[in-house]
Amino acid sequence: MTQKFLWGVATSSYQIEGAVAEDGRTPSIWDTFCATPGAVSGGDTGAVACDHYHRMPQDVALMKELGVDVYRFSLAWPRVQPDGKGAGNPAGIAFYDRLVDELLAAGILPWITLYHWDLPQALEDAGGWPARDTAYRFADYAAIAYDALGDRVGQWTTMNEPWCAAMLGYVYGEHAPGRKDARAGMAAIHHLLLGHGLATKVIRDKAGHRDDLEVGITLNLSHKIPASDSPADLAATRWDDGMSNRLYLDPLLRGQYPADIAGKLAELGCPLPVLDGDLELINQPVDVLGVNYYTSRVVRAAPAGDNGWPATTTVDRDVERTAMDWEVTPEALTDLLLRLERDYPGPAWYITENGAAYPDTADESGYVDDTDRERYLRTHIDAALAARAKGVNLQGYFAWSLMDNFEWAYGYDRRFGIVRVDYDTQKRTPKRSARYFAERVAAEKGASCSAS
Ligand code: GBH
Repeated sequence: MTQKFLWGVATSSYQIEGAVAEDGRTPSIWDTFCATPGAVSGGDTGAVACDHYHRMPQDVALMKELGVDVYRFSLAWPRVQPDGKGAGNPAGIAFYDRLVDELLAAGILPWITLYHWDLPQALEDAGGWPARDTAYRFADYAAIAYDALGDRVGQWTTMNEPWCAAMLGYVYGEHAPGRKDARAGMAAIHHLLLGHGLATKVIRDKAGHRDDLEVGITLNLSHKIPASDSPADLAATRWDDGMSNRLYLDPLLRGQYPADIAGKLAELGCPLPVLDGDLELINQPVDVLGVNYYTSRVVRAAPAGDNGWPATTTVDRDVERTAMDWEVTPEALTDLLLRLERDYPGPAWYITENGAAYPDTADESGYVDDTDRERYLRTHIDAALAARAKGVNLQGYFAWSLMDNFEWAYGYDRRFGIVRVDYDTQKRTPKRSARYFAERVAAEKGASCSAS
């Protein structure tokens, strides 16, 4: 029997939509952060972005041309439920209604992510993710979203990359809301996971017994490789893997935080604020565990900093790097997936993001001959399918991203799209990598049909 495998493209609301003050949308933490001098490269903002809010039908038509099965996008919480509390906003929800209908009419499955980092500013003002109440607010928002779209949408992801939301947003201050407070950051991790559990329960309760329901979460996971087998490097790698991967995977899939990491965080004065019953909620069964994969890391021990936190350094490898300066390491994706299936068997795994920024140059027509991105996609798809051939229950792959978009703290300086966006004219032009992806998807689908 050939198992189902879905091919898709992914985006997120703040990165593409624009229209930040239309139809009742209120500011998110990213609108505020972008207005902070020095926070985002070039002073860029998501105010217009790809103007997807006004160009959605054309963007769905583009996806149809690519021949993808599924489109992963996120809802802007401040559009659906302005201020993060109270009733849903019909005018904002209407946009996603139209999007879902447009996708279904094009034969493309809608895959919704509820939270891809655009928290309503009003909720940040009330404490943000470090405040426990935000997890309950998130569950209410999930209920509104499911009530509005659940009749047509069966694929629901609660959170995108809680590591980024908590660490980049509250510990390092590189993303919205730009706070630098480790204690707040550790609380944010727990409350993001709690929000996932509460929302999952809400969605399952509302869905009843529908057999097309797939609920899950997406994590950014990175394969960690020790620089040597010295005890110090092994311990440093274990810490890095613990803070990046196990701190999320263990509570979600095993119902407990990793003891080494939770113990150390408590010792550092930054405990995970766990109350009775929280881990049962976080450990709701998940159908899908989404993996966003970009790179891997060789880890070496470093002397602990003044604050007592374990420290590590990266050993550079002699490999190609993307425009983000991330090392290109497709083989580590195979290793990561094999490790996930071995250590955390159960969920269907999906690559919910994979892709690369390169210094694209467009010709006069807007076409980009991105052989580098084509190679990145080819080698990573090969690596993912290699893991699948070795028994990993991998059920899909999404390219990041459908089109160039607002790359967070890098603004429009970094391009991840397989479709070029000219930000002066908003013209979309498929790059060489988009043609490659479309051909690969068609070929893989043809192969699996004839085999079944
Ligand atoms: C994703 O996050 C986001 O979901 C998406 O919105 C975004 O546009 C996309 O990636 C591209 O950035 O220091 O060399 O080890 C990705 C998050 C990727 C976080 C890689 C940390 C480590 C790089 N991350 N990363 S390295």
